[in-house]
Amino acid sequence: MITSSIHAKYQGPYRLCRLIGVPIAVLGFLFLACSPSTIKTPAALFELTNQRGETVSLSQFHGKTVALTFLYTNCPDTCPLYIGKLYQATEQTQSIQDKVEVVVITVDPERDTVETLKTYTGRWPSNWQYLTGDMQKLKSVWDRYGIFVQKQEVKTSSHEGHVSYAVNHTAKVMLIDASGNRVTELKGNWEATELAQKLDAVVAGGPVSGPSFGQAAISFLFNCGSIAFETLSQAVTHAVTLAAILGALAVVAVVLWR
Ligand SMILES: [Cu+2]
Repeated sequence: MITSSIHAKYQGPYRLCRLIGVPIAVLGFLFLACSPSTIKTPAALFELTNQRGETVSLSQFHGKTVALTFLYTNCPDTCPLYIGKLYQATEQTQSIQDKVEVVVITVDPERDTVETLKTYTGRWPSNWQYLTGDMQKLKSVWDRYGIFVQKQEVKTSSHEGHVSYAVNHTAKVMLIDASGNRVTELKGNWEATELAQKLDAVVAGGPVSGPSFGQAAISFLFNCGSIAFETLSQAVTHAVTLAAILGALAVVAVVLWR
């Protein structure tokens, strides 16, 4: 009797807490999972070859802030945009240019040879590096930086039957501080001013500001929106398939019944 009255007394508030608390916890989790991350882990070391045929290792930039990204010269869309914005960001930064190093690693070693990179980077600032190497070496670097790389065949209309390829790849810029730690990264569609601010913060050795609430909210909606859309469209596809199977079974049943 006493137990049930206590139970009844607390049931209302408990239910209310559950009603409000669970959705807040779920939203909080999604917000953390989908928002841009601010991280601090030792950056994986690598040794590759730059556009001048020189061996370049990450450790030689110790004492500098490195903006590291993974691109390829034949990319029709994201990579040229990234290079443009990297250029704008380094122009906008308040930091002394000597303290910042831009390092690009190819995701297409087959076509991005030293000669190709040399021509491609002809007008680049001298402290920018475009690195290549053999597939095995590069694969290990991609893996350690969480870069997804996948070749995709593309049929070109210019040469009949000629098959070329594009490379699907993760698009992000990682900032590595003077001590060789990965401190933050920008994924997808970031702004040059955002990168300039982060570069200044990392060069100054201060805390790197996380994304503003607006940026976090946009990123959250963008990332979770696409996940939700995929999940929803998958669910719809499954439902349609299931309905089709059930319909076919019903038709078979009706035919057999007769
Ligand atoms: Cu690209």
